[in-house]
Amino acid sequence: MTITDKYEDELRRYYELKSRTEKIQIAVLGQPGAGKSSLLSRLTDGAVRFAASPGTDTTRRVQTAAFGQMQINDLPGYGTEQFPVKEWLQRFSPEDFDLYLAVYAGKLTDSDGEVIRHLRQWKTEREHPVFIIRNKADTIWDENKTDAELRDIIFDDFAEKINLGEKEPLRKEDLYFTSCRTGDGIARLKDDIFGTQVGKVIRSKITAAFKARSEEDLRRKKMQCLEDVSAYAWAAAANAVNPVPGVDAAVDLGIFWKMAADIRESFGLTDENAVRGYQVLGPLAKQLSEKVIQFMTKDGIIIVLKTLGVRYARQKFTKYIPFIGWGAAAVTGYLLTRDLGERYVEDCYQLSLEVMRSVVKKSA
Ligand SMILES: Nc1nc2c(ncn2[C@@H]2O[C@H](COP(=O)(O)OP(=O)(O)OP(=O)(O)O)[C@@H](O)[C@H]2O)c(=O)[nH]1
Ligand SMILES: [Mg+2]
Repeated sequence: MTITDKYEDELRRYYELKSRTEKIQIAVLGQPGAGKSSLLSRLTDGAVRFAASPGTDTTRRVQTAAFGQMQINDLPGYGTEQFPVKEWLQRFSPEDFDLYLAVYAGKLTDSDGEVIRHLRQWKTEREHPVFIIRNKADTIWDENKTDAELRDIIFDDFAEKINLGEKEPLRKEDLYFTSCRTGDGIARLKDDIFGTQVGKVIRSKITAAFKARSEEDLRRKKMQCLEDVSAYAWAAAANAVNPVPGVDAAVDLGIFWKMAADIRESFGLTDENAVRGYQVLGPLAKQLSEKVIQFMTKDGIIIVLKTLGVRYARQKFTKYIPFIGWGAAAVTGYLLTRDLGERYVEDCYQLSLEVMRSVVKKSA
């Protein structure tokens, strides 16, 4: 089994576990009376019912309810005396949620603009869709204009206030017109939220968590390997002060050989063909894979040592003999082993990271 298979396998298991245990957090936000609670009831066919009332400020605390794989959070209105936008953003930290429904009715206020811009600008490496909903569409009326004309005017006003520049132009379909009274626009909103976005959010949330966890795993392996390298380096030093008869001192390449194999084993990089296969992942992976493979053969190790200026004195692989006194040879053996070992750990670590990331990217 190659590490690509291993990561894919693990990711799949992680998906299953997480999707069973972790709910998608949906936040509903807007100014008091915009119709947040009414909209939630509509979207869930009455399954989620939070108090709705004609008086403003009904919802002062986060109200929350489970809905299938989701947790729905009805947030208190912002832009009030109690919760000016700044305090509201701090207190209810919208960054904690996965998907947002921003609801407004009537004119888009400065407070709405501030919150919606905040959400659209807030970027992470995972998906967190923001749906912007102009509710109470049934009250849009003007005797001199058609419905379509009125919606265009509302969209233009919205686009002007939320405009984040060329990079993220707003399209007409980014503004959802709904009426909780007539049910108008509810079906499209429902489809877009539950039909497409929720699935995407679940996947991206899980892959991000998997990535963090796997990277942490790899870091732990790296730290363990570095400790092992240190032990090997001491062994190399001890070995050098116990010289072969007839020569001054030698650096034991057998030790280095074993150390490299151990490092590969820790990272699951034992199969040469598999390691070679990672070269297709990109130039960095190619470069790293070549380095990892180099220490799989004795000739490869000798080439590296030569570039370091270590003289190869005998035809026997295991002993490198720096022509210096044995005390110095012990230090040399230690430093050489440690230096090569640490570099090798780094190469194996970086290659594993590349492979893992490519699996995560592929499935995200
Ligand atoms: N005409 C019309 N009235 C609506 C619509 N949606 C909600 N309302 C009414 O608007 C009022 C406020 O609705 P809520 O759902 O309580 O609004 P909210 O945003 O939850 O309000 P707070 O919890 O106070 O922040 C209620 O009287 C609703 O019946 C709609 O689409 N059209
Ligand atoms: Mg409410």
